[in-house]
Amino acid sequence: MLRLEIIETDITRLAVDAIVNAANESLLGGGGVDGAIHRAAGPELLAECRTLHGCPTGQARLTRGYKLPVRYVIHTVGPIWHGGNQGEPALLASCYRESLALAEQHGLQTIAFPAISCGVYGYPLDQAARIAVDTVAAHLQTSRNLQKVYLVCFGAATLAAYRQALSDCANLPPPSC
Ligand code: AR6
Repeated sequence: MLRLEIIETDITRLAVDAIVNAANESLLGGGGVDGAIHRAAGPELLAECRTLHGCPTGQARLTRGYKLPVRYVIHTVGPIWHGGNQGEPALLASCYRESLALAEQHGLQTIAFPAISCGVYGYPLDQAARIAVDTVAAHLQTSRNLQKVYLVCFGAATLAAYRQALSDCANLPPPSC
């Protein structure tokens, strides 16, 4: 079974154990997927986020899902792209790893990620897609709980970048991806 799946959809419609939010360090909402998640979850999500007092770039925090069809939202803060020499790749990989670690701690079986940092934060799509696919695939090699990790694309360009990254990654030995 392919435990890593690339799909094109609105992440707020997915009924999984947790969706990941591409947030900012305040955790108090914003545009893009962050705005969509807060709109769909309702004001209780913002109220819980206020109790967290922010989150540094590269880390992740967990809240309940409220009106979303998920148990949890995992909020992570991707790096802003400054050209690639300011630790962006390590920080982006850390977002995926920290989110997956929270999922494991809570015994989750299904999780969906948006393309963290690929919107307002300006991370080049092909490089971000490779980091997303490689980091998730590496995690799945040792994970026993997680049955499915969705990498959610919003638009044709993102989908193409992820498909390319997955086909490159398919060279790794199973069951990595
Ligand atoms: N479902 C799935 N993916 C989506 C959705 C959706 N409903 N909406 C947008 N995307 P962005 P970032 C995609 O800008 O670059 C916010 O203001 C989008 O097409 O949401 O990490 C935060 O508060 C893109 O591929 O996040 C931060 O301030 C991807 O999600 C800042 O933006 C990420 O785009 C974070 O910027």
